[in-house]
Order: sequence, then structure tokens, then C-alpha cells
Amino acid sequence: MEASITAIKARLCYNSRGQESIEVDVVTDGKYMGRASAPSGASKGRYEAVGFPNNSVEDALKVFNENKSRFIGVDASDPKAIYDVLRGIDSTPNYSIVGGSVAYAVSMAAVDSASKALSEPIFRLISIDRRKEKGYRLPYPLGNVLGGGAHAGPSTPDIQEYLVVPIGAKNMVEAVRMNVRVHRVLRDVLERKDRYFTYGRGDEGAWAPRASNMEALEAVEQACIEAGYSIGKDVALGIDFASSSLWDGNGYVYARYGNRMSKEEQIEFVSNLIRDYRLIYVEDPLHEEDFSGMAELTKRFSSIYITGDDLLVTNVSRLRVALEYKACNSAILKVNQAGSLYEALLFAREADEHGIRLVTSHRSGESIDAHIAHVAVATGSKMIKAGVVGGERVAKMNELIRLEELDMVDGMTTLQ
Ligand code: 2PG
Ligand code: MG
Repeated sequence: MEASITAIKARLCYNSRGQESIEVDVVTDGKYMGRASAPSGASKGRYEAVGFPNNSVEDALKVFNENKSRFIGVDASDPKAIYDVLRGIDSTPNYSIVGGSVAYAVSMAAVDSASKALSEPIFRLISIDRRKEKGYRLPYPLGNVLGGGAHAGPSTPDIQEYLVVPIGAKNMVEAVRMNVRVHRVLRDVLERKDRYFTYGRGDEGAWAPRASNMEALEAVEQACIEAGYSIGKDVALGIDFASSSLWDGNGYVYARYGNRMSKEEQIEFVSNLIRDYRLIYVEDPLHEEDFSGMAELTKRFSSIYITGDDLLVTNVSRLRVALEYKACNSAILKVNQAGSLYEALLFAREADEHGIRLVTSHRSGESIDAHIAHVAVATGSKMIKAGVVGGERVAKMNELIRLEELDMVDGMTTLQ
């Protein structure tokens, strides 16, 4: 069954941070319209696809418009067919000619349209196990409740994201409810600690208080307890250090709160936090080139998620290096880091084949699209990191709640 593209159009749009982005409409069989717009990161990995050629949405639109007729007649339900056209336009490793945002928006809008034409949910069309008809599982939502770093202002923590996972949740509604509850109670905890707390939030809706790295972690732990949850049973904590943002080429610079740390000191710091706060998830604890440091942490803490984001940038070559080093046991999956959906799915398949657990993720600059909820289900991701509050964040959660109603979806996966 095919869904043939009969029209395609791109336009400038805005993301949740108020930055210019790109939106694409794809029409198949003359009547089924799919639409997607590209997200954008603040703490980007050095090796991810560029957003726009010369940082210009206009330049991207120009290249797209010159080439858009090449998409007519292509099967929108086949991410590889879309990829082939994109690569005919831009064969650079990082999409420097047309921009990763075009690659993202075209490939997502295509499956969005095909899903309507073929009356199939997107996750089924793009499943990495295409023979599968039933037994899809839902990911646990990994919720960013407090943040700093590149996502918030100068007096917030150096650490980018303090995360909670509702490990005891039985279903998606309960999981989302638990994350929202921790976020809400955390507001009260922060207000008690700082009577001048403004309820300010960072790019992803996480609270952005004036607090040191450790005060922030303690506040999150406190909020879980006050919310009535037992840590390790109902909920567990995680951290995205986004440590390439801290690395200055020589050491990790905690410029807001703390000292400079060497690689060895950073490994000890992370190890102590994992033990003291029973973290089950750490992302980019070492910078994007430090495969051996990551391997040391993965060896020490094999039972928790040691996750590569900027380290891997959803790129198969980077994944292969990481596999050689045994640098991580879990991988962030961000379609726009790869550019096209097809390349992201290839990455997911290869990671999965090697026992690397997937965590599908949003970007700090998002759209209200919910497509990544389908990407998470299609790739068997154990978790999805998509924020807790804010329209562009709950859009993904609400889609997962809808997907749970489908017969072919078996409910929550298990977090091992
Ligand atoms: C990250 C992401 C998303 P950004 O580092 O994991 O949370 O941030 O989109 O800014 O790269
Ligand atoms: Mg990250």
C-alpha cells in the first residue's frame, strides 16, 4: 500500500522559544494533508545535523523550493524513499546544504500524511519491527522538573536537567499524573527555600530557581517525598549533565556554583551522586569526545542508564565508536540530530540490536507536534524525555495517553 505525494509546501514558522523554524505540509493522493515542524536544541552536539544552511530559514526555503518537485510521486509511507530524495538534494554528512530542519519536517510530514491516507497510526508505519501487528509498548515519561545550564538564566544550576521517572506507574495516565504532581509539589518546596522565587521556568517548562547544583537535587528529592512517593519504588531520579556545555577543553567548569573539575573529579562527582541519590539515569555525564570516561562510568554502574546524547547525536558512526568503547548502555534518540526519520530509525535499529536501550527525546525548542510519541513506540524506546508542563510538552504526553487506548498497544513497557 502506497501513499503517493501530490503536493508539498514549506513555510517559516516559530518554535516554543520564539525562534524561527520551518514547517512542511505534505499532501498524498490529492487529499490527505500531513504537517510537521522542526524542533531545535540549545545545547547541541558538535556532530549533529545543522538546523539551517548559514543559520538562515530563508536559505533553507530557497533550496527546498528549488527541489520540491522531486518529492512528487514518492511514497510518503516509506521513510527510505523520502531519505533518498533528500540525499539527492544534500549528501553532506550534516545536511549543510538544505538543513536538518527541512529533512526533519519533510520526513515527519510525509508519514503524518501517509498515516491518514492508509488509516494506520504513524508508529506502525515506521516500526523498526515492521512485521509487528500487536504488542507495542509505551515508554516511561522521563520528566524534566528543574533545570539550569543552557536552558535557563545565570543564577540557576550549572546542571541542565533534573529528571524524574515514575517507575511505579501502571499506565500512562498515572505516569503523567505522577510527573505533574512532583513538578507541582516542587514549586512549593522551592518557594519555601526562597521566598523571592518567581515561579520562573526554563525552556522546557522545568522550574528555574536560584539554587546551587546540590540544593536543586535536594529540592527534587524532597518534592518526591512530599508528593508521597517512595524513591526507588514509585519514582526514581535522573540527571542530564549536558556536560559538553561545561567542558572548556581542559576541565568541567561549574561557573555558577562550584569549582572546576578534572575528568577524574567529574567521574567521582557523578559516581557519588548516583550512589547518594540512587539515580537510575545519567545523560552526557562526560563531554561528547570522552568515550573512555563514559566507558568507566558504564562499567561502574551497569545496572542504571548511562546515556549518550551529544556523545552519539543519533548517528550510526558515533554509535559504532561508542559500542567499541562500551561507552554507554543507553542512547538518546532525537530525529532532528540525524536529520531524516529514516536515518534516525537506522540508528534505533542498530542500537537495539546491540542491547543499547533507547530514550526518545524532544528538543528544548519544540513544536506542538506529537510525532515523537510515535517514534518512541515504533522504536521500543524504554523512556521518552518530553517535559512535564507547557503546551508543546504535554502534546507528546497526551498523544501517548491516546495511544494507550489502541488494541495493538499492550501498555507500559518495563524499565530494566
Ligand atoms: C538535551 C536536550 C533536550 P537541547 O540536552 O537532552 O532536553 O536539550 O534540545 O537544548 O539540546
Ligand atoms: Mg541531553
